[in-house]
Amino acid sequence: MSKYVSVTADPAVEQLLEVAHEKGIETAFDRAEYIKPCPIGSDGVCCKICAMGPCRLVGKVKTGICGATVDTVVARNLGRQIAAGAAAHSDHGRDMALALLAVAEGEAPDYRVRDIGKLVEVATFLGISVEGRETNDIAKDVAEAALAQFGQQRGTLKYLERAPRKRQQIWKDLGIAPRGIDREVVETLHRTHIGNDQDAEHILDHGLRTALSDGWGGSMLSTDITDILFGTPVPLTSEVNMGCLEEDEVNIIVHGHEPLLSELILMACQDPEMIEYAKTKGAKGINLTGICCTANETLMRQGVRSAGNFLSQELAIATGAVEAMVVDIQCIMQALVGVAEHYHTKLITTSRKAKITGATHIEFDEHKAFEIAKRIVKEGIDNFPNRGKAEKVYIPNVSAPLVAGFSHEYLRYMQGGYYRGSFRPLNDAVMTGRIRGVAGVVGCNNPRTPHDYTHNYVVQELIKNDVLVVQTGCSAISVAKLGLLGPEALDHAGPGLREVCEAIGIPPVLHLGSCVDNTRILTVASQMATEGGLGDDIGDLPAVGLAPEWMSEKALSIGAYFVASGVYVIFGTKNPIAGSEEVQRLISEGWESKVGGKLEFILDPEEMVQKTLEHIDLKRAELGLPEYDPDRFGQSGDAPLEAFFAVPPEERNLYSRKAYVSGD
Ligand code: MSK
Repeated sequence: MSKYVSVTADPAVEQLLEVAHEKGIETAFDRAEYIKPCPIGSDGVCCKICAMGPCRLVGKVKTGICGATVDTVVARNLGRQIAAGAAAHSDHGRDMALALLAVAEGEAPDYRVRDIGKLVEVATFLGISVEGRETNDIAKDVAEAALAQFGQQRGTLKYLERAPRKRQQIWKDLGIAPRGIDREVVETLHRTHIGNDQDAEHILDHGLRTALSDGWGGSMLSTDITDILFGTPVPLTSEVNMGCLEEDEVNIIVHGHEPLLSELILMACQDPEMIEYAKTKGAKGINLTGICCTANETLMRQGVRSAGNFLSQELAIATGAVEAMVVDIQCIMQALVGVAEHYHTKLITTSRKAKITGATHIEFDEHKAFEIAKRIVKEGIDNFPNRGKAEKVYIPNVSAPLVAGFSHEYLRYMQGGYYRGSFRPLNDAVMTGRIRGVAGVVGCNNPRTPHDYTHNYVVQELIKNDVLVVQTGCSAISVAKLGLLGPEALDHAGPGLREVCEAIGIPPVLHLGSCVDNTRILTVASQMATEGGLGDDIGDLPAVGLAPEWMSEKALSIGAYFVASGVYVIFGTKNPIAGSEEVQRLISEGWESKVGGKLEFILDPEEMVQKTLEHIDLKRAELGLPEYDPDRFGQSGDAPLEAFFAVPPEERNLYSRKAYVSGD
């Protein structure tokens, strides 16, 4: 057995780690072995916000030089991490809004509004008139209204109105309704500067406000605008893992988060002229795949195949089959430069915000996007003849089919069609106990925990226990590799969940998109809460959020905005606030008493699942729903046809088919 089986659940990554090892190439897996985490920073008790320190608050040292306590230092560090995550997501959203503005003003001729329906819906929500107006005029107003949310100084963010009324009132009463996106991030940085906010609870409450400005602000508008520009996702099939790389084609991988360039790179890869050019270089064609959330963006809308998730990035280059890895923003390892040096692969940075020393920089500009995309693709094609000259090509024959593209709009549609779309069937299924509850499983990989294991374990256990799972980010790619993002996953689902999924026609694990698309989960939760029967707030739902293998500051912002929205959130891997029992209490019991949601760091996967199920059952009991009984439902698909036809035709539908058998 390979020695790498203990560090990854992904057989392709396992094989490529062997390849890398043979060539003496170091990866994040190796570095995680010999770089031991600093125990002081790890617990959040290192303060380095001024030049008197850094102060390490360990042992007998109970305060920093300025007198800052452990609780203050730990809370300040967490607050800053949340702010950094919120800034990253929201700045991505800002770029989407700027791109929409450029399109509307005719300055980005290679783009157009692809989803006019969504544009009209968003414009109407923002109070922008649409009657008799040109598409681009509406788009201009939408872009400007979105951009205004960033710099708004007073009032509250418009997108908060998408939350249930009760939730909005909680935010208002607590004074944590964000005023403007940038304002809350800046205020966190100000509050956590030396000698300012030194009350852990006060700092953490502003952390919630800052996170809300991301979830119900920058990220939410980013998802909206991306849908407007590139289309609202609908289910489609695709494939995931290293087997998506092609032996005889030019392989280009897009990696990062923004879809602006990658959508155009896809167009360039499909351009007959470029394909012909690739053939002149000896390739049969051009194969575009993705990594991380740029992959998720292009997968969700265009079905572009995904080569892997966060910890796959270095190993994709180790196949020796990648002509160009094109990166934009976020989650891009600097180590890619070093790995690429062993191969012919060109690492191409494209964002004006993200250069990497040693990489080729071809700056993206939406005003001449297609021209730049073609230039980048040409770089890849020109590099094809260099493949295999110095290195052996090894593409693991590992891939899995998947279904992606579940937007909240489509989930509504599939539960009633165009005119009667709703969340009624889903709510009813939860109320009867066919579906025990809902879990959002999201987030990154982290080499401090075996790659993909916890994602896969948690998701399998939850669906086995009749919990419907919604996913985003690298977590979705992880379970896709295992084959759980498709109908085959029904074989692993509990009987009640299976029954509902078969009736509606969905898999038990739904891929909702990239990191910023966690806001789709907020929207689904909001619509379930307002549909009726499951309380009247997100906090009432039998639902839990999990980030089993998180690593990025963005994950902390996501976790905090789900908590502020009333959700119990569980993070795995490591506890960055372990140094303060008081901060741990404040973000669990403390936040729960204020906003109904709480954040806990639970490192044991079994305990994660157990706590999730306990919480779901607790919420069911609070709602007065029947106790979950795994044996109550479950002869899905095999209900006697006589029983089915004994029911008047107008009352027959697949959803209620089981009822004819069980007598419910
Ligand atoms: S890419 S933030 S490693 S999910 Fe969105 Fe994956 Fe986490 Fe990056």
